[in-house]
Amino acid sequence: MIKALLWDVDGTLAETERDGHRVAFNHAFEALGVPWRWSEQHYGELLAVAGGRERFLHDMSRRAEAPRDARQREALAETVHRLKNQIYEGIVRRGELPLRAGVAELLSECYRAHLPMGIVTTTSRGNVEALLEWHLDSHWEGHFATIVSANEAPRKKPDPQVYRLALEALRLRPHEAVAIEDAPAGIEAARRAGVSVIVTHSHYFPVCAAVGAFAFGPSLGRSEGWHPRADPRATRITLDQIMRWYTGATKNAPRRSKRQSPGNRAARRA
Ligand code: XBP
Repeated sequence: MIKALLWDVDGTLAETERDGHRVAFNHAFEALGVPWRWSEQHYGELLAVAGGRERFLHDMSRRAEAPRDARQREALAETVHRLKNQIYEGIVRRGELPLRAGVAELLSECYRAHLPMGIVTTTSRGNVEALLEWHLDSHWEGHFATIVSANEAPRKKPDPQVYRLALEALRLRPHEAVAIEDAPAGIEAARRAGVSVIVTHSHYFPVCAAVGAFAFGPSLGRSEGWHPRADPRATRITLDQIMRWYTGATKNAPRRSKRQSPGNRAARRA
């Protein structure tokens, strides 16, 4: 029985990386006289590093023209990141980052069904606030039983901290929650916390290795292309479909002790 649905943000709720964070970083670079720009492809490579500030520090560590002094690099990363987040908020509030297909429908279906939902993200709290306030309303927090961002969980994905904090806040055991993720770091974070995962492929992770996921597919907004197969009569992935997948995965699993979740089993197998 699923008692909560935990949502990743970037790449899962919306395609925020390519059209949001990357674009905002480039504007911040320009405004601050930083001499480089991130292409779509280069940003995709940088996504191996979680956290915008950490990503920028990582990029600087490989550039000859970056400041040599570590403290100067830290200070520059701080300034760029702060401005990037302000610019990102502007992009969101201009309506340039739509929710991905099927997300709004599943959010309101869970809300109407009184299924607790959580936000589990490595992005800063302000970015989540901007995105969800724009797409839901000023009472967006009321849709979620817990919101855990980088502000509350500084150890970023693939560290499982963000998931552990969400489970703690919801007073749930790992096997009672299901996560929706798009990227390898997020999948790993959920699995390390023992939470089972559904994977929706995103722009930067179109064929993301969904090891341990009990379902994966292209979008919550369509029923084709999912593994296991989704009900072909449905036009999107519904809560009922998720429940059926989860029950199927639990039923087909080898016998296990009460404390182990499908997520734990998958992690052991991997
Ligand atoms: C995505 C991230 C974040 C964003 C940028 O997190 O790794 O770092 O790219 O946000 P998730 P910040 O997939 O868990 O939502 O600049 O605030 O770090």
